Amino acid sequence: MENAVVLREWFDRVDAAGTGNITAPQLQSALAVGNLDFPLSVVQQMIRMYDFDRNGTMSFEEFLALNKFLQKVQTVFSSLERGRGFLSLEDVYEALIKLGFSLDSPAFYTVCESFDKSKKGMVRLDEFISICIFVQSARNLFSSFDTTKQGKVTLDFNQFVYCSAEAEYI
Ligand SMILES: [Ca+2]
Repeated sequence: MENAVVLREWFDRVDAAGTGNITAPQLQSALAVGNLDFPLSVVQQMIRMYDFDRNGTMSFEEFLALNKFLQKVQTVFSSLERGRGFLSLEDVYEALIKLGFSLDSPAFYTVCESFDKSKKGMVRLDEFISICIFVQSARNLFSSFDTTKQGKVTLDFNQFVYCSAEAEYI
């Protein structure tokens, strides 16, 4: 999926009814055709990340933004998988740094545990994308509280409950 025409064709094929918007189940099946199997919750999160008009579905413009993010993630995956088709946990750590996420060990291993389905430390592309979607969403949520951009937030109990509920969707 390189140029705008190809992307438009792809979008219109998925949006078979021509509504101008793609729903989470439609996106899930379309990605599955490309051998990327995501739980519906992750696909919903992909849509939520770029749902600029907050209508719960994905317009073509929102899709372009998501596609840009996925391309970046895929490029980093390809640069580290060395023909094996998966990343080791060390690779994932390095990949996240390349994408601008530098996590400490407890945060990193907890995230990996949640998304490495086989629990063998072999992270496939769809699992890696899920990790990146999670970390990016967490960063967006964090940034919405870190208004002074100091890398630290103070939460009262209500805000903590709000964050936990948001993370639940991820
Ligand atoms: Ca939308």
